[in-house]
Amino acid sequence: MNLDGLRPWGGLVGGSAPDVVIAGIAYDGSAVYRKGAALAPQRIRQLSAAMPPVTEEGHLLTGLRVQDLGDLDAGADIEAGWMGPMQRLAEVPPEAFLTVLGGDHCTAISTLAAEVRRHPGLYVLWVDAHPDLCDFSRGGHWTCGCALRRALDASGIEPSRVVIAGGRDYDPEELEFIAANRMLLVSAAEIARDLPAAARKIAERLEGQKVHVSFDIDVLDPAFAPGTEIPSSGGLSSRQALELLRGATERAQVVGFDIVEVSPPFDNGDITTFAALKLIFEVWGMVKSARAAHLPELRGKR
Ligand SMILES: [Mn+2]
Repeated sequence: MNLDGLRPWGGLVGGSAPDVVIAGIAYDGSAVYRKGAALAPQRIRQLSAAMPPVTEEGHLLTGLRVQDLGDLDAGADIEAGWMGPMQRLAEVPPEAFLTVLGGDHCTAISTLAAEVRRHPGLYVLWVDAHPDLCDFSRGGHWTCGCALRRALDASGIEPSRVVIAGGRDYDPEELEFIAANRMLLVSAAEIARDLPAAARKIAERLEGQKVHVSFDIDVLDPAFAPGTEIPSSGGLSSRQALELLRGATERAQVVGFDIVEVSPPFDNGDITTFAALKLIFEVWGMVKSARAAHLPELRGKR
């Protein structure tokens, strides 16, 4: 791909007091099916140069000050290494919108533990084909099927503050945990049957809250995102994912976004990486327009 003359992140990098802070966690040691997500931050950054600084509905992202911290080191084993990236991410000023590039989904252990330090009382929207709520899976407590379970332990976030969207592959243990902790699970089937109603249901749960969105690319159908650790059929189209995110967060304040499980070695013509980039740029657009809408309110408070 010829990217000559193009700058990363749609040319938005620069300026002090960033509106958006990006970091990668190039770790896939918890992937038990297929490794490769450790290569995602580098590929996403590289191809970010091809993205225009404009949303799909024609809103300019120019003026958004983006800072890229580069990759943070989680070591060879997330159980021993999650604190390092967590501490660096927790230093990001709460005013900045955090964007983290995984890595497998266990990188969200660092991300969510940092996010709740930046934003006490945080809610989480976990968009994923799998709840990742096993206590033990595939021979370990720190494998990708345990990502959310360990993230809850590490962050101290109450399970009831987590909404899972796009689910379709479950272990019985996960469904028991969801029911026992009164978590909201909105399945991929429910989203496909009536997307606006599904989005509304999530929006009601998240209303007025600060929310971090953890987006596992495997929530998309493998037709839209083949480059991932474990493909799961019956998933969302990239179109549905964008509409769902917009509707589900419209009454909340989104404070961060991580995108995980993009696996460049299993991708096809970079379509998975570009799906990730489209999601990142559209989420930035949602954040920018939400901030613009609240400006008069903020000014009024002075
Ligand atoms: Mn996951």
